[in-house]
Amino acid sequence: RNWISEKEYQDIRLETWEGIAKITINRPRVYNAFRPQTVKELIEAFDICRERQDVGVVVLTGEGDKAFCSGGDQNVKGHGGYIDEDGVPRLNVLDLHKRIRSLPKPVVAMVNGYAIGGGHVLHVVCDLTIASENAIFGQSGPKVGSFDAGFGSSYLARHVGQKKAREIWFLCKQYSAVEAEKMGLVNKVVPLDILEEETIEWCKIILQRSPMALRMIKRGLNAELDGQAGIMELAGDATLMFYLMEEAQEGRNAFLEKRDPDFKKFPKFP
Ligand code: 2NE
Repeated sequence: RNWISEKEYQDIRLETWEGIAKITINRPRVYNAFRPQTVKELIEAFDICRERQDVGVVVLTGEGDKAFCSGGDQNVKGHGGYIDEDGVPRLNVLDLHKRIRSLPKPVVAMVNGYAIGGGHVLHVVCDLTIASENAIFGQSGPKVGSFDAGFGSSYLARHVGQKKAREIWFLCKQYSAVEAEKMGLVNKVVPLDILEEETIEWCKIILQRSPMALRMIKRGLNAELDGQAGIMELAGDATLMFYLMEEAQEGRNAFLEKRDPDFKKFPKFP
């Protein structure tokens, strides 16, 4: 597969191939832990994927065969957050969660090893998860002085139920890919050597589906948990669809032509 590199980054790779964008966290020495710079680059890459008309689905993964992502880089954790190159403490990974959730295209986590702590939350936030047999899942916050009470807990509970979510967070145990699949945390488990092939197969099927239908389904599934912000995004897409209709165009045309709009010709569906 000839992935095309879209941009040079310090901590990640952004590549595309036939409608699929692949974003790889590229810090294998620290098991793909993220620092503020990593997250800044990930946010930019997701924004590029949002704008690109030729991208229909995004894959998020980690470099190597050891880790998908091991969460926040403990080497740069200071007072008030993860310290960036200017000495400012940040928790900008929460902005990344919002980006993944808002992206009007499916995002597939391709989990190739440890998905731990904030790295686990990243796969939880993605729409689908395909994991290799060696993948290991778990939260570690209460063990290392952190927690994610946002999507990392509430959305996790939607996947696995409240009791299991509390177990995952309270005990900080690690779970095999098969255990994660049984919990409903993972869509499919495959051997590592065919992980990308399997993920691409899923992406190819997604690319055959209606992009607008996928977009609306993602919005609807999100809205249930996201409250007013989720309804706003669903409503925004309803407006987008309305703008595509002759009925909306009649209103605009009438205004520009300085005449009364004629909406009578449009159907009133039961
Ligand atoms: C991932 C895990 C379980 C792997 O264990 P093991 O024994 O297989 O590997 P090892 O030796 O621990 O790790 C390999 C190398 O990667 C570094 C290690 O320090 C080690 O480097 P060297 O000592 O060989 O130089 N490494 C691994 N994870 C790292 C990290 N997160 N930051 C910096 N370096 C890391 C094991 O490594 C592990 O438990 N890692 C820590 C997981 C963790 O606690 N992450 C932070 C959770 S908090 C969080 O992510 C967070 C949040 O809760 C809320 C908001 C935002 C972030």
